[in-house]
Amino acid sequence: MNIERNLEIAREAYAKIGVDVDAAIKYAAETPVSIQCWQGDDVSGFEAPDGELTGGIQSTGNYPGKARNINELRADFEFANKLIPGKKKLSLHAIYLDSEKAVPRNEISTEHFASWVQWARENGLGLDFNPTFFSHPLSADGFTLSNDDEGIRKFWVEHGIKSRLISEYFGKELGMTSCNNLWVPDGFKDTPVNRAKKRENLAKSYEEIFAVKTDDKYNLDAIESKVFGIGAESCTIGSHEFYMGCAMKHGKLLTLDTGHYHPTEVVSDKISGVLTYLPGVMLHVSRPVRWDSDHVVILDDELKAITTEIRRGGFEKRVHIGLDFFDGSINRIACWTIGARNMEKALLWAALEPVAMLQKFEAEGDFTSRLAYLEEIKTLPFGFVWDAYCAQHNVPVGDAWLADVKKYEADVLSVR
Ligand code: RNT
Ligand code: ZN
Repeated sequence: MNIERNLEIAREAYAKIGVDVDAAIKYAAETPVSIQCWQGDDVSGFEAPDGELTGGIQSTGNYPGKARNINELRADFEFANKLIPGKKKLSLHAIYLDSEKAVPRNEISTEHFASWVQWARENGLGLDFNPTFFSHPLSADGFTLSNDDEGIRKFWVEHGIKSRLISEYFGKELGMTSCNNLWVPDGFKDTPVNRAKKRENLAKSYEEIFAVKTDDKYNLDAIESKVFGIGAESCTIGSHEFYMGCAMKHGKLLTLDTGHYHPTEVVSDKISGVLTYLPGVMLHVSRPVRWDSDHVVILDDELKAITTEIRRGGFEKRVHIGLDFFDGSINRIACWTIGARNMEKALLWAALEPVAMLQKFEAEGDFTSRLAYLEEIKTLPFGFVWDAYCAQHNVPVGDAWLADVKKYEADVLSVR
């Protein structure tokens, strides 16, 4: 394959609609994408030898070779990292701490993540953080920050505060703002008769958590709503409406997870709505199949709608892109690679759109031309630009990454 010749063909084709292909590659390469550590081990973490998922979050599949400890997870991620172009962060959950002895969740601190910072630095990665409000005896009754029991509620408030300090530490150490994403599974399996009480508890907890000040330069808190979860089918305390108000009140980022809305709602449409009033959003890019199934992200229309929306609105500085999927039924390193490469493709796709031209058509009421060009650009040689992006950033071009993953599976994963 002649990458240079193909790139030249693409340059010519895109130049006709006023698009600079090289600038597009730069745009994709410089936009940070935060990759979820939890794809590597089905959200198990290292707190207990056999971390178990509880509370509205499910991973399915039993593909061999999942990372069993911190070294394996790091090695696997380092491998995937070499197959994905662009600027990357790793998103860590509290249960991925590095500690010889058990640490209660309300006592986690920066020291338990120092080795991650060191590792991130060595690998040229930024870091994000997430407190873990699930997989714990004190979340077993379905309520954490909204619990009626003061002791339990306080325990989780302390965990929330600690997580913000760890995130701030990441930002300071790495010189790149860290996003701290708070998601709680709290909800009722069956129809409750007092929703308000739990929402008051949750609101109170956020007052207490956010009362501790962190520096926005280093830590940005994000809060994530959900429509329902397994075991919380009838009422989710942290609903969209709850978090919209909460984010507004506290000036926080709202996390839009693409799997957390009713199936006909789309996150691409929510971005500009939310950003009218909020400082920013965090994205949890996932792929819901009929429900919040967290399938590996594919390059579908909604993914492109999300990235084009960011660019059309000029929201690059206010939208923090994070991935959130976990599939244990296929090679997990391939999941990271396929999902993150698709995110990169979608960024590149957005950067190759003739936004100014399309927006001019719309402003002039020429909806005919708007539709005509939106369709014409679909058959331009996008793949040639994608190949060039990969080649220029020293990651495998086309399907070449798969052979690498298969080899790693044979050499490393299959002997675990
Ligand atoms: C769960 C939320 C949450 C988690 C991660 C592991 O429904 O999407 O973001 O997936 O915290
Ligand atoms: Zn999420």
